[in-house]
Amino acid sequence: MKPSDFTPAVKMKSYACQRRTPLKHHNLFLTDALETLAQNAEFSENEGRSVAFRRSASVLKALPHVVRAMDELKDLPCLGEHSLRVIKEILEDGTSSEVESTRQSEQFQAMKALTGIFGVGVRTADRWFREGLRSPLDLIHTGQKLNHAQQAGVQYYKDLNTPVTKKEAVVISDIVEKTVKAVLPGAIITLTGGFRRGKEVGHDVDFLITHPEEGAEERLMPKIVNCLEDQGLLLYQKTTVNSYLESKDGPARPASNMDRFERCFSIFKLEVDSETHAEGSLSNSCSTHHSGSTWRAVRVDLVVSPYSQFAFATLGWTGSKLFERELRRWAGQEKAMSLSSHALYDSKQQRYLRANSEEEIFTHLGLEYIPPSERNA
Ligand code: TTP
Ligand code: MN
Ligand code: MN
Ligand code: MN
Repeated sequence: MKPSDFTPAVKMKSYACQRRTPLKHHNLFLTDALETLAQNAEFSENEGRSVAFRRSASVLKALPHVVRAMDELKDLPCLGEHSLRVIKEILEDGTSSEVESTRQSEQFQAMKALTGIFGVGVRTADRWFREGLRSPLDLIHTGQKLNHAQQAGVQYYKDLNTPVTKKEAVVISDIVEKTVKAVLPGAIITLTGGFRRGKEVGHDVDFLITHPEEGAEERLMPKIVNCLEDQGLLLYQKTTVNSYLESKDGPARPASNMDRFERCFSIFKLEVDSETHAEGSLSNSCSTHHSGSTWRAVRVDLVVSPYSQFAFATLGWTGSKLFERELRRWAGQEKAMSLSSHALYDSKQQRYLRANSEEEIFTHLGLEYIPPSERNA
């Protein structure tokens, strides 16, 4: 008997927000391949193609078993012709020629290296690639004009491409918690992003900050940033004010998926235990101080939300990115609602739906509640 004969048919829902997607799944050999093609599509700014590959990969992440044969896929949603062709090749030959040649290509490798610099997006990386640049070092050698974010990105390149561990996230959580509470007693600090979904490593650490007294959180970020700077904890920061407060136009739908909270994209200077830190580290940012203590650069995102929007902000900042995208698509296409990190608008009732918890938002959307650890779509 084929392995598939033992596998009960899985009735897979078509939106990722209708499914449970654990962090650890059974089909990494397939999802890695599909996500390589998704990333390559992003590099050529082909969003439709990229999302199609990400949706395919996400369906395989939600399967409770290893895929061994094509017939196991016949009732699954979202698997397009191109994805199926790639999967078939991997099941038959062990690898996909398209995926392998993508990974080998000079353009893909250069785009990965260049977009891996903090502050560098696909447009900039692509322009540099066409000018013959391939790596952060090429930028330095050719004396490229860089903005402040990119300068920090190049300066701390190695540290920022070293995954942040859960342990480091906990240390940073303590620092952020103490600092924010010193600035605004009673503030609530939530770890969001990948670490809230149970990831053991991340590319940054994300925090959402609020206060039960509506309005107490206004203009909070500059005070937090000053306090962090006074402690010598920031290597870089860029604070963006709340554009809602500025525009006074209420919780309307944001023009893009970017929310409009007061936020700070920062780079922390994190003290590293010198005993657990490899001696003679090659890290370009690591320096030895007086007492032999060392540090490393870590990306930290801080977001401040009014209490009334906190449930939406929490849901919006927990991710994964595909899960968020699918929630919004579900809201719009299936419920005639508009979901953002600020609010949920019901077009039929022509009113905003309030929520004090993520659970209530899922209920408004007619979705079964999915806990953060199962949002790894
Ligand atoms: P990220 O920190 O980019 O991703 P992540 O935490 O899931 O994974 P990683 O380990 O690589 O850091 O984003 C976290 C969430 O924040 C994600 O769901 C999208 C959301 N987000 C916004 O809502 N608005 C924004 O402007 C950005 C940058 C992110
Ligand atoms: Mn993150
Ligand atoms: Mn982030
Ligand atoms: Mn180091």
